[in-house]
Formats: sequence, structure tokens, C-alpha cells
Amino acid sequence: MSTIEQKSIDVATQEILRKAEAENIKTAWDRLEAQEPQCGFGQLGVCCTVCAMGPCRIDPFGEGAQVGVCGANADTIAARNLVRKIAVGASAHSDHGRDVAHTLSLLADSHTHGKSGSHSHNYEILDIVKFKSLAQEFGIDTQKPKEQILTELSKKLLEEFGKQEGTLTFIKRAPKKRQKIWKDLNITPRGIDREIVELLHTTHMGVDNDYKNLIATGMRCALSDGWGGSMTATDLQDVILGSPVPVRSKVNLGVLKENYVNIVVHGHEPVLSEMAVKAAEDPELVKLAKKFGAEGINLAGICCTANEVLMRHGIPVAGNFLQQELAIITGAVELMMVDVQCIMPALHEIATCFHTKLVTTSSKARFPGVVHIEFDTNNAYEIAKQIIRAGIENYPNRKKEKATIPVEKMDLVAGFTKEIIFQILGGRHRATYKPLNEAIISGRLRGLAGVVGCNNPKQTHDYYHTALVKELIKNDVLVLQTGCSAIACAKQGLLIPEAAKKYAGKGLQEICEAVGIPPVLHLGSCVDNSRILTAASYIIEEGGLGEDLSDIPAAGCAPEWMSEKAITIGFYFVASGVYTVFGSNPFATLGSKNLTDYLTKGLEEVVGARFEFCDDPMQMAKLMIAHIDKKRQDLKLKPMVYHA
Ligand code: SF4
Ligand code: MSK
Repeated sequence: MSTIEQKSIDVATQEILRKAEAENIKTAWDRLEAQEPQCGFGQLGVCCTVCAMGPCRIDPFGEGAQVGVCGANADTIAARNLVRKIAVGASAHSDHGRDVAHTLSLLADSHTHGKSGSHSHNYEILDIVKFKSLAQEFGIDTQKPKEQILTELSKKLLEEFGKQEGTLTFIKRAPKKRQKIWKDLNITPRGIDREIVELLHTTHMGVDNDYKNLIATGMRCALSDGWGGSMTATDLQDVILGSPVPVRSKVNLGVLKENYVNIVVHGHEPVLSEMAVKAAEDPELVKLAKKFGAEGINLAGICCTANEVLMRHGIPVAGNFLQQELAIITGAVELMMVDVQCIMPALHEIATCFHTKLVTTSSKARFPGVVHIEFDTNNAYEIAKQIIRAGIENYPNRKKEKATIPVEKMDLVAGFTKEIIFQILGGRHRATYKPLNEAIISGRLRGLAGVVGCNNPKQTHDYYHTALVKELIKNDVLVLQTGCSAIACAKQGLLIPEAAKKYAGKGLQEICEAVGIPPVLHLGSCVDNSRILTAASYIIEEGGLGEDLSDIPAAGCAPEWMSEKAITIGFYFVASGVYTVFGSNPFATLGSKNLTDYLTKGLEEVVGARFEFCDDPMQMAKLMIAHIDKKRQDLKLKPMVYHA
């Protein structure tokens, strides 16, 4: 049994875990212990439930059955299991992207029918520059009236999902050389839904039995997420909800407030939480909160919804994935509204131990016994108000004497996008990536790292993220972050400009101080990993760092991953040419040596990048830095100014 200090390095988390223990409330860490030892066949990826002749399993010691009833071997079974996860991850991101595209089409409808303004959906085009540049990318004449552009753009974006001919429009953002690699391998994504369906088809009993071909189809599907569904979600959210700009805020459970109605938004899709932000400021509701004895309404976020409302409004973050239960266990949350993805089913039972109201809002994610207030974009603001009101009315039920709000809260700066990086580095009048490229070329900056992903109770919470990132910045690697990883590092004070002086190497320090940025840049939620792809493409376009994404001195990592979406992200990173390290658990492929070797070695020859699995953050940093140095060498860049 692990100690509380082994469970998490975060002091606020430790405090609430002690409270949970004292009150005999079980959390993910306890449930993991109850699951142990976890199924070895599952861990090795050699259990197959694809058809009713099974379930079949392959004996990893080579003594028992080596093929399933149909004759499928460990390679086929492990590869099929893995790529099915890619399909699920891509579905989650891409369905999110589709929902945002639908919101845009709603705007188009209301403009066409002259209902804008009086329409109750309350969405507008907030980034007109990005709106027009998107229209241009899709071949729409931007001289046309806004209403017409809206109608045509939303139609074209929605068509990307069901596209039957040609390839995805956004792939043109990738460097030419990368596009050619995809074309030659026949993995250029065509339609977003098509790639998911085709991938699932190939995993049906008796279809694709070649593990390398299964991985190729998996990569095409992952690319349709990174350069399709996720990119659509990110860009359209910026258009409709506004593009983020650097913003200061606070993070950790200490953002919950003692005398306020605490409402927590959790999940992934910001179209509703955006309205919750507005509703929490509604004078009528603030008045109501005061009537119920509170000083006001305090909105905070968990997981990626947190990142979305943080990036655009500076709404404080209560915590990352493993803190969702803990937020409720503080006893100080009146209402938690959830939509889709990464929401633990356990929340319902935990909420019943407190006064907290759990409210589901998506028709795609209902929890038995939980209050459901369905979100409808047509009536978004009114629904958000209804939910906030329910939270306010619940405030008198808080047992103040039993509530514990940790004091820990840390400052952070978020709100970095590929466009903002342009502006910050090049200045508003000559936005350019040139200073970034030159810093890498001249050896003041070693390179770039994308550190992303979840938490997993199998690893000490937040330790892997923060130890890895500290080591990277110490070695002059600028770190780009998204998701729960960004929240982990923010809690440890790495997302403030002052962190450069404290933790970064001298070269990185100089750059951060010159432009006033933290050494770790928060780029947003999980779908915003697509910002990293576009930023990397800009770097190539700027010149001096090769012709393909695989040439850049850069590496990716998901140190504490748990979600299928993380697998998909990993695959679109690798298929785009980015060397990517995954923490702890290999993708349950160890039961197939061929597949494991292919992922960690063979893929390099195919797509110019590969996976690495590693369970030690210092070792992860070492691997990433070695890779970055190798790329520097290949590009014949100058030696590092401060780190020889
Ligand atoms: Fe067994 Fe083959 Fe069916 Fe899988 S597909 S369950 S290996 S018979
Ligand atoms: S929320 S996918 S736990 S990062 Fe995006 Fe966090 Fe991972 Fe969910």
C-alpha cells in the first residue's frame, strides 16, 4: 500500500487524500489498489474479445496457445487492440470538433434568417481575422458578405468529417516534405469519420492481420484527428469563443472560496462552460447568491474544460484529472457540471457523501441517478443560468464545519497560441518565428518539447510531469504544454515568468526575460495539441531548421498518460515526425515483441520518428535531450552557448 506522499507530490492533493482516508471515502488510488494485481494478459495486450469464438488469449511464456481460435497471433491481437484505441481517441476529439462546427453552422443559420442578436444562443464571431483566414484556407472568397462566408465555411468544415473524395484541407498546413511522406505511405487522411470507420473495419475478425499495416491505418486515423478533428475544434473555438491571449490566473484546490458559491466545470467542450462563465457574472444570479448568504459566485475548472475557460477568461483551475474527486471531497463545492471525457463514474457516489450536486449536460454522457440538464446550443445561456442557479440554491446545504479548502494556490500565466508566439517573439508589427528559430540555430535554445497528457494513479501524481519539465528547461529546452500536464506544472510554479530565473538554463532564461514569457508555455486543452503541430509547421516555414517536422530539434512526451486520446495524440505526433516518449505503461503491446520493436525502432525508417517507453522522468528528459541534440547535430547547428 502506498503512502499519501507516494500517491501525489501536490500538497493540496495530499491534504484532501488524508481527509478522504479519515472519512473512509475511496478514491481512484484506493480503487487501483483493489484492482491489483491487474490482469497480465490485458497488460500485455494479448487478450482478444473481437469475436464470439473467443475470448482468446496468447500464452506469453510460449508454452500454451500461441494463436486464437481463428488463428490470429499475438502480433495481430496486440496491434488490433492498440489501433482500436486510436479510433476511440480520434472519435472523442473529432466528435468534439464536429460539435463546434455545428455551433458555427447555428451562427450561419441565425445570420441567414436575421435572428442574430435576438437569438438566444449568444455566440458570435469573436476572432474575425482567424475566421477570414480559415475561409481563405477553404477557398472561400473573403470579399463576400460575412453571412455568406459563414454559411459556406460551416458547410465545408462539416463536410471534412464525411469527406469521400480528396484529402483533409488542414493537411496543407504541414510542410511539403511531410505531406509527401504521408502520400507515399498512403496515410494522408481523407475524411475524419472515414478514417475512424475504416480503422475499425480493419480490426473486425478476419480482416487485417498484418500488424504493420494495422499501424499504418492507425496512423492515418490519428492524423485525421491531429490535422482534422482536433484542429477544427481548436480553430473554430478561437473563432467563436475568441482566441486566447496571455492571461494570469491561479491554480489548485485553494482557488475554491470559503464564502462563495463554488461551481466547478469539468470535461472538455467549452461551448457550454463558456456560457457558464457569462452566467456566473449575471447580476441577477450574483444577487441571488448574496440572497442565499454567499459573497458571490466562484467558478473554477477541472481537466480540459478548465484549460479552455482559463485560456480565454482567466478562470482559475481547481485541479487536474486526479483531483476531480478531491474537489468534491473538500465539501465546499455546490455543483459540478460535466460534459464529456475524463469524468470518473465514481463522482456520483462521492457527491452523495456531500451536498455537491453533480449535473450531466451531454446527451452522450449520462450517469445513472445523476441530475441531467441537457445542453442545447440554441438555448445555451438560459441552460447555463439554470445550472448556476441550481448551484446557488444548494449553497445553504454546505456543512461549513466539515468543509476543508486547502490553502495551496499558485499563480500561472496561460493563453499562448501559435499566433501569440508569433507576436510575442516578433513584435505586433512584424510577427515572426524568426527569433525562435535563431535562438535554436545560435545555440541559446537547445530545442522544443511538447509535454502533454493526463495523470494516472499508477504513478506519483504530478511528479513525472514536473520533474521532467524542470529537467528540460534546466537544459534550455522551451516546453509547450497542454491538458492536465500543464495544470501539474502550473501548480508547481513553472508557468510564471519568474520560473525562468529559478529553474531555466541561462540561454532559455535570457529569451524568457527578453520577451517576458514563462519557460513553460500553456497552449490549452487536449485538442489544442493541434496548436503544437501548426506552430512546428511555422518553424519549418520560417527556415533554417530543416524541411520537415522530423528535422526540428524537438520531442514530445506524455509522462502520466491514461486516456485513449493520449495514444491517438502520440500517434499523430509520431506520424508527423515527432519523437515521442510515453511514461510508464507501454501501449499494452509487450505481448508482441514484433509490434513493440516496430513502435520503438522500426517506425523511424517509415515516418522518421518513433515511440519510446520509459518509467523515470529523469531518464525521459535524458532521452528527449539526446534526441534534440542528435537533431541539432544533423542540422549542423552551432554548439550550445551555455551547455556544451
Ligand atoms: Fe479469438 Fe480470433 Fe475471435 Fe479474437 S478474433 S476472439 S483471436 S477467434
Ligand atoms: S483532460 S485526456 S485526463 S490530459 Fe483533457 Fe486530462 Fe488526459 Fe483527460
